[in-house]
Amino acid sequence: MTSAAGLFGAAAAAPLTARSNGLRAWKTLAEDVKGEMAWAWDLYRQHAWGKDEIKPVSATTSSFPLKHHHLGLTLIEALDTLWVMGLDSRFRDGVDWVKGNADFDVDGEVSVFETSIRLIGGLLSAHHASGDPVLLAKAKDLADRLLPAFDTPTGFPYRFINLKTGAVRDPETNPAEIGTFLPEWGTLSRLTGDPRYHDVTRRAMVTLFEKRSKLDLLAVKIDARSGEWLDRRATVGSYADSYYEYLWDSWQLFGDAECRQMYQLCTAAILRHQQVWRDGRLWIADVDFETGRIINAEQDELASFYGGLLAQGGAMKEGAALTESWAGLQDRFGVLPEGYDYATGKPIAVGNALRPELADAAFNLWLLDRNPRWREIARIHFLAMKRWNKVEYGYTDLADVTSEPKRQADHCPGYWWSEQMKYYYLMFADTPRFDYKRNYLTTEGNVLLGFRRGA
Ligand code: IFL
Repeated sequence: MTSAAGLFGAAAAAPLTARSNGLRAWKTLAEDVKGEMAWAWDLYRQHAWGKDEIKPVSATTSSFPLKHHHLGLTLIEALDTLWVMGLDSRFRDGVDWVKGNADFDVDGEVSVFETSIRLIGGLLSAHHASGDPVLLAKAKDLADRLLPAFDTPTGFPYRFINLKTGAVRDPETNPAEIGTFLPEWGTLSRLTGDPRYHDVTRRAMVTLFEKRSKLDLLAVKIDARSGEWLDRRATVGSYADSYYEYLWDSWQLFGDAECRQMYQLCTAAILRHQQVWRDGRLWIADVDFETGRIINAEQDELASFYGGLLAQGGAMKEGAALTESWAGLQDRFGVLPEGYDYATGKPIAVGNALRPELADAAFNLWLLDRNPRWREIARIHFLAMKRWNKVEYGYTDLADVTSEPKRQADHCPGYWWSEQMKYYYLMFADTPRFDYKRNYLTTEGNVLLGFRRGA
């Protein structure tokens, strides 16, 4: 394992705190982020235009969320990032592609959750940036195709649906895939005047909350037909993470006080039963949802977003401490491993899928208190990414963050275009296109509130 100084060299690792050139240095960094976005977009335009994802080592492509058909995922995920960076001709080019080519009438099966956070969210944020009604119509068309998935006895959606036929599959679901809809779908209801999108997604969220244990904890697997739990593990990592995020967000975006109460109850229980301090570091352990017994010391990289959420919900001390725990791992490994065990101090999954979560937490903390430390964590995240993930045709995920040099894979996920590039830019640029006081970003980094169109 290499230290941060070893990875970046003294110059790159030096904190950007000096007052004299501080402002200028952050602006320069913002220009660097914007330049990387434009560079990667132009390569995508040249080698993968209209495809879902570019494989940036081989300059080939992969499809997602459909197995054998492309919907333009990267393009849709990138749009509002291009706009907020002022890459206007590229934004228009992308919007033109969507208007002329995006067609969701495909006989194939998609994940309801992934399609919603990435495609519906991407179309809505591009609509927020431009006001173009066609983008809203496309988002609505897609939501109408996903809507039948919610037709279950519990109101929890099936995990998969065929976009053309409406055939559903897999009722064995989880909190994230039940409750990560309301901000996008409530926005859709507000914009279209049709309450169904808001109502079905809110119902699923509330019904899941009602299934909590006596300790106010939720487990990670549940049957959408019977409403029976299929697992006992409570976690804030994958398959649960964004459920808690969207309880808070629904309060933030819509002023939904019941969602805030549900968030507060869940969070109090998580902090009471899952909070573990080890060697001065805070971690959130997986526990049995009925007894509170700690199950293991395994930490999922996806849970590194959670410090930002804790802080947003008022637990600033814990949010900052948790983010520092993950930042400590970033210093140690350069790029976070997908899994880490705080008991052994070893990674349990050595890849990194070009993840945005630590930058996400830093961004949310920085919006709250403007502490330069959070910008610094994001800067280190960005510089490490430039150093380790940049390849000939864009940015790739990593197969092994512990090898020297880090072993690269060959895949740029759609969220890279929507998440970390936007978080870095917003933190470093201080752009007039974004309202830093009143804004809302979804779990996928899509901006549904806070763009200033006139700027
Ligand atoms: O799709 C992304 C989003 O942030 C999410 N979960 C995982 C992805 C990024 O790692 O909610």
